[in-house]
Amino acid sequence: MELPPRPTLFDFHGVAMTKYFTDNWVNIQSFKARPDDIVLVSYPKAGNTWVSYILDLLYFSRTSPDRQNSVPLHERVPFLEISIPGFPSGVDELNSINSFPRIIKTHLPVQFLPQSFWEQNSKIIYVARNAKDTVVSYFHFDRMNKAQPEPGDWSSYLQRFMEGKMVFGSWHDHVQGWWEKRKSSSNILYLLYEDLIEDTERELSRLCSFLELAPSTDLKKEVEEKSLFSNMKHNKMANGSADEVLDFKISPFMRKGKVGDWKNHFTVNQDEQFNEDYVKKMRSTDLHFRTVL
Ligand code: PPS
Repeated sequence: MELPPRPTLFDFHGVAMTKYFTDNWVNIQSFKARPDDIVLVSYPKAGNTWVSYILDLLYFSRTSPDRQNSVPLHERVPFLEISIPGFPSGVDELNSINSFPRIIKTHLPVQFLPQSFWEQNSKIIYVARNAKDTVVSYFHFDRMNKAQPEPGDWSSYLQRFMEGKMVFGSWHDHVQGWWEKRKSSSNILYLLYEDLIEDTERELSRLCSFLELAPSTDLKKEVEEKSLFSNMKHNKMANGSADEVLDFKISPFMRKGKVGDWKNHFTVNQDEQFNEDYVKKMRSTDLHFRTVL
């Protein structure tokens, strides 16, 4: 299908966005949550797909094994705010789901989450990833995703990231906004990509205990095995290859899956500037990230 030219960024209530995430705003904001919904939130490129696959396996690999081989992950875990002409909107996809729980992907900053999720006290999982690996991953994603603004060259992209001029706004605001919210909401689990890489089994246990799930040892092993980067990368139902807006000739969606790839992109100068800016923007938080393991 022919896609229109790439969208441009604009300021949307103080957050940089594109029309593909704001055109359906009224329906997004009035979205009706169901009590058993699970909301999986992240700034782009933090590991949302990884955790969504883990959740889908935990909930459905025993009850609906066929779904793993026949339905692409982005249809099993719809993206709440997406609305691209010619494709079903995330809201419509979610409203047509009859199985439960619904696992809902979103990149919304905390102030934009539809009210109904708070009223229903839905379980919310937030995944965060260190800023340097996030911006590198985002750069390559924007190169290959025809529904994202033109990324330009790496150094201007990095500059825009520091200024918060990315789709879904400032990384610094996003991770801190949800971190602060978590302090007053027991229904938010805050996961770090680096922790997941370091010890997937440990983080899986945290996830299960938060969701009040007690998977068998076999299921836990299966989830860990299937959700390994090397296995997901070759799984057509989970590696993004079924998504028509992604151009795999430019870059794979499952690209490196590592902590520290930023070192292959940042110059010494860029790193110094980035660190200086980072300290200012993260001065007042007790949220800390690891950029190497
Ligand atoms: S998106 O498009 O915003 O939803 O992207 P998201 O899924 O949040 O993040 C994509 C990055 O996560 C990596 N990834 C993984 N890393 C380790 N293990 C597994 N199983 C895994 N699955 C996805 C993916 O490769 C992207 O990171 P980069 O650094 O680009 O490789």
